[in-house]
Amino acid sequence: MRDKLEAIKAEALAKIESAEVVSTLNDVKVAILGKKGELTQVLKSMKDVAPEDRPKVGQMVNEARQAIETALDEKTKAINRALRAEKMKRETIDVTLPGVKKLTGHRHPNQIALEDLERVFIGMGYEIVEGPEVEYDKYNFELLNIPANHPAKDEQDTFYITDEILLRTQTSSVQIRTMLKNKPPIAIISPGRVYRPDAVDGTHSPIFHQCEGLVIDKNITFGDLKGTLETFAKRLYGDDVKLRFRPHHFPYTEPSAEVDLQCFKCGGKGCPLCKGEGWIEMLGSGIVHPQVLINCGIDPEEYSGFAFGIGLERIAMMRYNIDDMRLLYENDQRFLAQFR
Ligand code: 2NL
Repeated sequence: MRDKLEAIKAEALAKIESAEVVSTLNDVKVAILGKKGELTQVLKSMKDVAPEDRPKVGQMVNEARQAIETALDEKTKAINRALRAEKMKRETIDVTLPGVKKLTGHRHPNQIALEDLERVFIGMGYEIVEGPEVEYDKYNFELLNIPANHPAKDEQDTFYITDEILLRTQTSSVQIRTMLKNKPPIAIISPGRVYRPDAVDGTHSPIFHQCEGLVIDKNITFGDLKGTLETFAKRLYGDDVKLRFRPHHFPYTEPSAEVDLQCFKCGGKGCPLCKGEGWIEMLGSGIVHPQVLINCGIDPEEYSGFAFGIGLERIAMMRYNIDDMRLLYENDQRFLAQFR
């Protein structure tokens, strides 16, 4: 009996000693100490032991049990300790290493120009209205007093999807949609992407961005147009700016004017920025043609209005002294990161 107990104990201790994972220890525990375990079997066979030997054998069983339980306990702790140590080692953070710098995004120069402009006009009570880039010929040309075969259509004769549907050449179509839908008074600006059949060069792109403005109310005059554009220019470029209104022609305004900004770099003397002119072209504008009002169901005897159109790229290029429009579209971080 003694030999058997010693053998069970020795085998158990050896298994415990060589165990590498906790589950092995559990297996040993079940195999030795469990309900059907080897040691439990020995206890069950006590009835075959002579009564006078029973206390002695009982003591030996208890000692073996104790030794095995202690060994199990210690090995379990040792394995867990090792696991923990390994985990700590794996998760060590070297706080002396330099951090990974996260780049935050920023606005594109066009977007900065647009938001500056929107802020000024929102301040004057205008609403911002957007519309589709794929537009009906009717809204882009016809109702704007640009009939088929009109020479003004040539420079904008554009990307047609069908005979009646095209990529808009100006955001005037948004103003037309607004006049058809709403009654005056109207005071809106409509920013957005527009398309023209221009070849790419330093100052042209077939896709660019525009912001048009439209005011319709009773007794609107050219004086309102001048005052509004002057206020706008002063808010953007400071109180010292000077504007020049040059007669022009657009089919949708009468009279029409192109508006120049006195060169803020040379103060009008002439320099490379203004190409020696002293003035920089900023936008086109005019009093809305009565026919356009009629086309949109507005009585020109009762109402009048002004409109203007600004190229956003031009504003951004002026503001940041950018000499090539293509830089705005190439998404080169070395260029764009200068405007953060
Ligand atoms: C330019 C010229 C302009 C307008 C746009 C407009 C809109 C309606 C009626 C009358 Cl619904 N006019 N828009 C007027 C004058 C000029 O843009 O050079 N844009 C870059």
